[in-house]
Amino acid sequence: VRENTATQLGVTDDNKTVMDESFENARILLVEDQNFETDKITKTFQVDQDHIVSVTGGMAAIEETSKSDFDLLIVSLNLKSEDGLRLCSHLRSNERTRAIPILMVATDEDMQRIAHGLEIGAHDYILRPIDRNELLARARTQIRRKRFQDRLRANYEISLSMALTDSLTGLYNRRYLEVHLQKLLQKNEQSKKTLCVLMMDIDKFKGVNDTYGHGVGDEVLKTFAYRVKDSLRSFDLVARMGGEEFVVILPDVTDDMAQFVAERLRRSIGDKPFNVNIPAGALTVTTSIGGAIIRSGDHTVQSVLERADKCLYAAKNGGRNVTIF
Ligand code: GH3
Ligand code: MG
Ligand code: MG
Ligand code: MG
Repeated sequence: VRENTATQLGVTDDNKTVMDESFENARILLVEDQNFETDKITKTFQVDQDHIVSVTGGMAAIEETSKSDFDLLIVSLNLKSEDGLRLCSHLRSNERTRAIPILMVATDEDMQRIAHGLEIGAHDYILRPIDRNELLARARTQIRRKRFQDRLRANYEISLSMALTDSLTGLYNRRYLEVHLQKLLQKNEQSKKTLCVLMMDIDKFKGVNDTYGHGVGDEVLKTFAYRVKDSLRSFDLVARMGGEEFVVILPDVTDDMAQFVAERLRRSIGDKPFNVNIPAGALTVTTSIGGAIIRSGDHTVQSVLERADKCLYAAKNGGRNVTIF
């Protein structure tokens, strides 16, 4: 493995003029076992100050891609010890490298293999003897496309998380919970598994806001969310439905387990004071919990939430800080 942080040495002015931020400082992996080609290709990318890692075989290439992220893979189809095409195919099917563009390097006798490479998802090719300007142009096109795709994906992930989560607590919001619950209920119709829905509401929360202010109320909500999440299994789900009301879904539980978890949740809130920014330093908060056990059958999201809500109402009437199923 050779590493080269390209410098501006040996750069032609022609190349400088077409520099563009969108493909500057790319990370490129080169798989080539002919030294003079490796040198030529590496020098070509010095103009963009790209970081080139070069390896001579497939195993090393796969190892490099598992260690760090690349913007472009340049793969020779004329490796002596192995088939570059098979490497391309592997890079296409591997989750980590699937989205990275591949630029094949080949000779004009490889046209059939090039066609096959394009078919399995390589993006472009360049023929030997390599023309530096052509190499740069083809590489930049792919790097620019990859960067654009990365930006789209990042934006998509941000808007997705904004649409589905609550910004104060970081928990899922009502919208997400309803969709998720709908899916679980559909699955539940066929299976014999039991599902539990808990509705939690902080007791006398208005009093916290009225006494200490909205900021302290927000601190309580955050700690509450943290404690609930912390007492659940990784596949349980908790969402903030709005205000100081939360819903927990426990998939695949027995009645006993559901009651046990609900009680554990209730105690995780009430048993230990919340550290908040008030003169006393801490504050005792309690929660009431209503639970519904859902056996297989025909249920709607609304009917299930209503059942849990009725039990929550009973818990409030029963003096609060209790769990009722
Ligand atoms: P109960 O025991 O019957 O549930 O009484 P409660 O005071 O908790 O219930 P109520 O529904 O009367 O009050 C809920 C309060 O929650 C009112 C509202 O100001 C407060 N609240 C809702 N959302 C937020 C929030 O995002 N931040 C803060 N600080 N308070 C909130
Ligand atoms: Mg209320
Ligand atoms: Mg309340
Ligand atoms: Mg409420």
